[in-house]
Amino acid sequence: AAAALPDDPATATAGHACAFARDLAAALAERPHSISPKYFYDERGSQLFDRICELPEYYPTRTEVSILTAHAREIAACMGPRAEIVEFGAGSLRKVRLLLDALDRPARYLPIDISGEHLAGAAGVLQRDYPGLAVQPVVADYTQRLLLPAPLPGAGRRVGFFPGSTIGNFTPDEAVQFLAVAARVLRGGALLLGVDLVKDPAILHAAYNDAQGVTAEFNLNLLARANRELGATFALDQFFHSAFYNAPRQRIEMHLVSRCRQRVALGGRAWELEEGESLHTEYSHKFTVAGLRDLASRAGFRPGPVWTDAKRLFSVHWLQA
Ligand code: AVJ
Repeated sequence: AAAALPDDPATATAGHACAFARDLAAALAERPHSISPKYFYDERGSQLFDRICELPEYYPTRTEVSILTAHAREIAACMGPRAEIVEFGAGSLRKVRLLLDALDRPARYLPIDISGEHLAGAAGVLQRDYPGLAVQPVVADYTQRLLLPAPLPGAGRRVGFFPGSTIGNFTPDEAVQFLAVAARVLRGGALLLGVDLVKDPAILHAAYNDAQGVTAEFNLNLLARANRELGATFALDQFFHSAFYNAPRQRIEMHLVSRCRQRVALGGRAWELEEGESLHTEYSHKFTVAGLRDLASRAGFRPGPVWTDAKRLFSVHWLQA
């Protein structure tokens, strides 16, 4: 992999707005309509996601944190001394602290995120708390490219950290593709991967249809964001949040469904939506432990230890690159 410097945050953000305009127009031009969930995460979307993580129905975050807490020493032993952590999609940077606190003299931390502002703030706070650690945020879209700086002299293993089951956003093909690229840039090191497990659909349904409606607001924020940033004219009250478990495909699907036949203006064009027509916004795939290990093997990893909670809701995988 070639060396790369972090992108200029302002440029990256502006470039991202263009990509959003392009991808949303493309989504409205095709049927069924579908757009990447990465566009959920503007500042408002990141805040709403943080609230989702605190919801009583949304078990993944607290379960993963409990697994990382319970097995931090074992995980740290796998990582070894002077490890360098590369986090994909770094959000609030809370989970990595559980690793950093258990690690033997971690050398460097490279959080990669598309939201430059969010990342800079969170990285600053982390740097203050870990003065001996080199914190080097990378503003980039890790689904598009994975260029990492050269390892520091004297650094130990390079370990990717991809928590939260964000891997579930990819289609199975995309997941293998992403993992193959990750295996290449992490060669000689490993990937620590958080993966949500297949379970009773009632538990899954509740997690994506919370009583307070925060997930609905998170989903609808994609349209609100299009209105704010792109001057689109989505009538937010004319769409509803729909999330359901597709059992044969082992995934939650999220959609925004049009309540009526309506027109939306975007990018100098009018787009028609039929009553009941949907914009697909997210997949959240669920895995079996064996299924995930098989997927990782196909991408060039050697699956190692797996840690889960007592109810087997969630799993954390050590995958050798
Ligand atoms: C951050 C992608 C793992 O799929 O559970 C939460 C996002 N969507 N509620 C997930 C999400 C609706 C979350 N990931």
